[in-house]
Amino acid sequence: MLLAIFKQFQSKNFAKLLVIQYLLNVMSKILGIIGGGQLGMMLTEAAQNLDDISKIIVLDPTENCPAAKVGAQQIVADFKDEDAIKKLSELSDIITYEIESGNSDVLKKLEENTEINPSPDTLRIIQDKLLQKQFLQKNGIAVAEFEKIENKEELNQMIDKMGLPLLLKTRRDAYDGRGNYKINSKSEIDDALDLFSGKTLMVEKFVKFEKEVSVIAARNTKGEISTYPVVENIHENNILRTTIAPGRVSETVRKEAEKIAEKTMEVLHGAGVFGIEMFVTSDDEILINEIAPRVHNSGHHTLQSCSTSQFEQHLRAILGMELGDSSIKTPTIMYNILGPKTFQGEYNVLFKKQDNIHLKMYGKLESKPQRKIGHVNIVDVENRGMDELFKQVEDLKKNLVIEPKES
Ligand code: AIR
Repeated sequence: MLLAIFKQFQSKNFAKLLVIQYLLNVMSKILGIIGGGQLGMMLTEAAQNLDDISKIIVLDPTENCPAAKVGAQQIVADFKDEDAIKKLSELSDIITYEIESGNSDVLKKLEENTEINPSPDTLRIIQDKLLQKQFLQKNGIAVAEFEKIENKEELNQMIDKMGLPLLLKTRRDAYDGRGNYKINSKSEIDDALDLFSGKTLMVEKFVKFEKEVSVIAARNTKGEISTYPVVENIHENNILRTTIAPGRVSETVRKEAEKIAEKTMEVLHGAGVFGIEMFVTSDDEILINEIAPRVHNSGHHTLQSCSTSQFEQHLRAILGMELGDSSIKTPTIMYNILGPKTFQGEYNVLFKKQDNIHLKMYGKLESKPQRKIGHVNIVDVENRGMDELFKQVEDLKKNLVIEPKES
């Protein structure tokens, strides 16, 4: 008798569990991501921890890309491949991106049937640096002086007008320093134009900044905005190397940078996480350098320093969930691991483990000179102060070695 009651109880609970499981599956969404590099990989990992997402599919040209290695399904194709983007939209309930080179015209057409965040209109503005700067200027947000250029003559005129050094930039498809040329003298003009031949271009006045900072900001589909505290960035050869979180800036600069980020989010209307890079000049003037419509390298510290990482925050934002706590709980320095200049190919990582140092490798098969292949977050768990963290960065510079794999 007891056994019969127990069995009935068990089967009822089992049925309930099945119903709950079914409802969760029906309600949870398939997430499509354009790009499956390191940012897509960390988005995938965050998505795997959210009940609202049942599956992740990435579109990336590199077979077995970092996101696929951690469990995302992959469509192997170029970011701009129209058929592949269509296929991704048919398979997904919601689409986002982790690289801004996607085809915003194709995405615009697909928007009717598939939710896309940030919206293709926002992507179209941001992915073209000229449109981005014009948009910011129109909305009263300070940027460095800039101008569109189409030929050598116009470049010469701009050098006369804005002076040297002058930055020549490709308007599209530039990241990790790949689309910038600092022209120091008129003798470099031909080399600079040759390097970017066939690309649409603009110039920007070189800003003599004191510091480079950034704010990672999120806006959810309901329009709620949340910003992470401003961080300080150190670049080497145009590539981000170190992020100090929180940034060592005055209270005035901190407030102003966060205010500019919020204003930018209000005018942009996009849903998702955005990386807003800024310059701080010697008289504390703040200018936006660049906006990324995606999770950003200078937000990797949030994986350890905050209770909500930028990756989870992005998903919360595009799914219309309440945004998570973005305060920094533990000061952290993020240090990027770049492929050494001395070789290209498969590699080993030599690294001495320490409790407060979190190593994140991206699973990229090949190291290439200056390619981002991983990062470390050095976390101030014992409250010993930034100077101690910097000492650990210096140790890492000597002791973390990327060496060619013996074949
Ligand atoms: N990325 C996107 N925009 C800027 C950066 N750094 C990330 C994305 C993309 C990856 O870099 O995650 O997929 C591409 O890295 P790589 O080394 O293959 O060029």
